[in-house]
Amino acid sequence: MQLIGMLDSPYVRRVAISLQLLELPWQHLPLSVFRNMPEFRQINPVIKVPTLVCDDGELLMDSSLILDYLERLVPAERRLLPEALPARQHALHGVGLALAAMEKAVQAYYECNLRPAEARHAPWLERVAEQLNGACTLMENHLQRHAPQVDKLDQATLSIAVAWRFIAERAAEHVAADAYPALRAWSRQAEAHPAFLAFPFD
Ligand SMILES: N[C@@H](CCC(=O)N[C@@H](CS)C(=O)NCC(=O)O)C(=O)O
Repeated sequence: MQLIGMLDSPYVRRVAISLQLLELPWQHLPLSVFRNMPEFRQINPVIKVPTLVCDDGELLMDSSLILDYLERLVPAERRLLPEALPARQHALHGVGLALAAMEKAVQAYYECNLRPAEARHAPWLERVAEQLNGACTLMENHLQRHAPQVDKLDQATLSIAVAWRFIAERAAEHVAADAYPALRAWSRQAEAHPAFLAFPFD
């Protein structure tokens, strides 16, 4: 299996860290969807990351679909999403918040860095920033309710940590960092985990 994409994408990073925790054999091909478009196009004309090239050559896209597939390759006790309710419901809640935070942070970053200044639409950016802070508030509440443990990472807690790191690196100006002490503390702990250290934000 080959995971394509750079670790500055929170979606790629959540898959890379998950692959490591699931202890699956895989290779990383860190192509950029912007700088390496010609090579990327040859592999996947959709030019989206993460892209997973399965062992039979089939392409999978979308981090959650990729993770759904990967979880089926390992025994139940090694999976990162709990099977039983209500733990699965709580984990899906956390994953959904992390994905929303990633999406809004990526949109804010693209708006401010890809779009020419004269074409930026301030009301759109304000809306995205409000949504981003909404997701951060709910992630903060989630961490306070379900105290995460770094030696028991699951898909929710790892994705929340990956989302916060991306926000801190790429969208910090859109969030009130002081408002999210649990997120900052959890990020510090998670980033010290060997799987996070092996696939650092790049
Ligand atoms: N829902 C997707 C989002 C993936 C996504 O937005 N990837 C971005 C990079 S962070 C991308 O491929 N951007 C290039 C583009 O959309 O043109 C997932 O979970 O994988």
